[in-house]
Amino acid sequence: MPRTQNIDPKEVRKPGFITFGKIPVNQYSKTIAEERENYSDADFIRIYRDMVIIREFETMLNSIKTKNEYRGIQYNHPGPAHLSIGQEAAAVGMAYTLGTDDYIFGSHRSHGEIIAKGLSAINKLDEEVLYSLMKNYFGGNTLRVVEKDFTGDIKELAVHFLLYGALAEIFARETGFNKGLGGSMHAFFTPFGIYPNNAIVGGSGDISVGAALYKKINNKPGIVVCNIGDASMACGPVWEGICFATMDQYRKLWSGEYQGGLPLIFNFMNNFYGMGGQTYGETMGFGILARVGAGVNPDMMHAERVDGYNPLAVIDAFRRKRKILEEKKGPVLLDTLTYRFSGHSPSDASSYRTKEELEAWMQEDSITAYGKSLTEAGITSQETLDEIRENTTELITHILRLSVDPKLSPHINLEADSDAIGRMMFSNQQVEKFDNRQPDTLMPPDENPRVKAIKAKERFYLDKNGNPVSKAKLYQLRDGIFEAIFDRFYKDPTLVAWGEENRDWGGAFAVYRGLTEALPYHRLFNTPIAEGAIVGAAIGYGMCGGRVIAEIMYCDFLGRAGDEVFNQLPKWQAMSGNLIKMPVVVRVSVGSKYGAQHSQDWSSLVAHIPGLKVVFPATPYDAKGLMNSALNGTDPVIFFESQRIYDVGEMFHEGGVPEGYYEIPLGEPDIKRKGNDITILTIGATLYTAVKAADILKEKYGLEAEIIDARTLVPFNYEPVIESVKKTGRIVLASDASSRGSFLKEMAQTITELAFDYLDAPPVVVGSRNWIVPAFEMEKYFFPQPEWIIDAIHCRIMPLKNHNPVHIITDESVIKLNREGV
Ligand SMILES: Cc1ncc(C[n+]2csc(CCOP(=O)(O)OP(=O)(O)O)c2C)c(N)n1
Ligand SMILES: [Mg+2]
Repeated sequence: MPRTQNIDPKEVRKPGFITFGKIPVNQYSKTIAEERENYSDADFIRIYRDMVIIREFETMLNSIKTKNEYRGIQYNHPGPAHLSIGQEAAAVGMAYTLGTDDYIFGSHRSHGEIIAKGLSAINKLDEEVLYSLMKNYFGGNTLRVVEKDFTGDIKELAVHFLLYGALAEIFARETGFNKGLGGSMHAFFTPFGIYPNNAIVGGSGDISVGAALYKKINNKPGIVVCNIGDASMACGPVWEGICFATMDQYRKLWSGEYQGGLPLIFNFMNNFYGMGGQTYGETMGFGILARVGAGVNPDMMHAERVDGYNPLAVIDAFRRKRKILEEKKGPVLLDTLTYRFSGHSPSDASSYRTKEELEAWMQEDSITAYGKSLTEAGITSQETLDEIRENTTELITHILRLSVDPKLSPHINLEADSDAIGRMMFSNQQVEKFDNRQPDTLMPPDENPRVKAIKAKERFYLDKNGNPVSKAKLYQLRDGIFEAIFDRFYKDPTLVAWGEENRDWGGAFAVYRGLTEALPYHRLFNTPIAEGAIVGAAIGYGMCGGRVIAEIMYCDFLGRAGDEVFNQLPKWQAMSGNLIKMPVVVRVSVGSKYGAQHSQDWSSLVAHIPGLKVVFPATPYDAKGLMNSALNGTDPVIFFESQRIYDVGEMFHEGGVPEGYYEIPLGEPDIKRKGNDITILTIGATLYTAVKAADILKEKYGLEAEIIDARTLVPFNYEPVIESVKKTGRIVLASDASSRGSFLKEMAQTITELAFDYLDAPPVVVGSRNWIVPAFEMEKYFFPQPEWIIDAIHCRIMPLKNHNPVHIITDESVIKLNREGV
């Protein structure tokens, strides 16, 4: 179904110029007197207090890190602490207007933002709500520590709760906000709208886009603020996130209430440095960071530089920018200038900047300057400000004392419960839908042209007479995946799918044909060529409470989403203390025919990463059942598909692929053919190679092979494999992944451990060569062939009578290839 936005050559070939508007730089100029209409005296003072709390919190940490001591309390904190001393005004200004429905994401240097956002939330929340929220968080484990012997009111208690939850988290205590599994660079607390902070520079750049999409697509209130550093502007996820967030389609193609820009502010906390590299004058070319907005879209992302040394200037900017987001004209880019007095980390000798520069910024210290402006305007007295500082110092001392006490604030006891973290890697829940509203669709399912076409297909590869069904009439593997996804779109209103060429084109390899007709833009859309953001945005969408399918067109492109797949998707469930769920399915199509950069099977790389479930079906029945399970779960699933078998019919499941809903649990291998003489365990499309090998074994050598299809790599139940090996005493493992370091090797090793006494010979792995994948014409020399399996059995397990192996495997050949690294 083509779009109707024709690209008219007459129009686009016209000569002209692009003109850029003005980007405001530090335009805020109001006096305190002028601002009095916007703030009560108490508000003005609270801003001061919030900055002071951040300053003292960070100063305490600096002291702990550099001297192992703060006000008589000794403590050694071996972990990180990237402090934001000097940046307080930017953090408090950013958070001041935000409510708990507004989400912030941050960076490695986000203690200040967490505290500012938390204090802002505490100020706004009703006492009862506040109390119940604290009480219900991890069964009150955090609250209990601060509540003991506490005599103040609920809001004061909440301040203790916030500072303690953050500090205990920084010190990796179980009573911290994320059970100590997040730590300094990742601590967060979603009930206050504080979403993950990210130790990977720029990591929040695309995740926050997904959060904004979640709000937009599911009509949730609030905006999203992505707080990242100036140096992160160079990071792929940030640029990809910006492109993803500014697509024209939100305004031009999405319709009704869904039309319009994303409720998102990219707020660059611009302290002019990476670690030591200066983004102004050295490592970047933008000069003034806000300039970048000019090139992104005609709105220039409403970019602006704001003086983050003045909290009121930042608040003013956030008020104005919020209106832009409410008018659906987002996203916005803010260049919030600030400066850190502290080093990049406390061990930093500041060798990269002059003393004069540091002193000049300290001279203009935002807390001192703001305090002075308040006293000069007669809003408060110096005594009051001094009292705030003194009280804060006492408060931070108290919180530190609680946080370092091993009895009150223990680490997770891994001695008593060695699997405690393991249990938090996955959420393992079954959730049919994440919302009860009616899913937005464009037609009843039965009227869908693809559904109708599938109805006419044969769901088994042989017809009633036992003859093979023609390709045109055959229910294919791609139909199995489609049916599961289509069904879930009509069940779960939060489900969205995105990727390159997902709409109109029909998705990679026609899996999504028929979905464009069924779904509005906001549920199925094309993305920029930005694999990082395709996965990153899915992570943000998932962690906010929606279900999402992201598509990676070729497995080889996974590298472009490396950080998202390796560092983000698998880790946030555990790093949240298992509060966050991650119902994200990443479909990855493994190629063939297109050579070295389009044909590699990287399932082993993914299976190596703790925190991902990894599936690789090889039959239509399994594809549908496994996709149904993946889409009913709450964990991230990397769903591999092979382009070589998208059009196979169901050959194994008697009766063919059921029309109705059924699930195949993730982790259960399936015996595809029974046999007593040798076991062949396969992953993915190699199942069909194994079938051919098994036929040869039977015909030529009278051996009955038992073929087991792994179906899932992680989790994996070894029991059926061990049962088979007990019977056969021999096993070959085969897949299309290059053999060195492959998941087959992992399986072979585990099988050796579990079935050593039953094996006649060590398990043998038949993977692809450790080469680049060559052109189609040479693929048979790269991917495992049936004869390779026969040769491997002959050479390494049991000599086959009269067999002349082509691929002779000997100890010497194994050593030689490894020595050569191929
Ligand atoms: C992907 C990645 N590369 C490098 C680092 C090491 N590193 C940590 S912070 C930092 C500088 C970040 O600068 P900026 O984004 O401006 O944030 P700031 O530290 O100034 O707050 C670097 C290079 C990292 N954590 N992640
Ligand atoms: Mg910086």
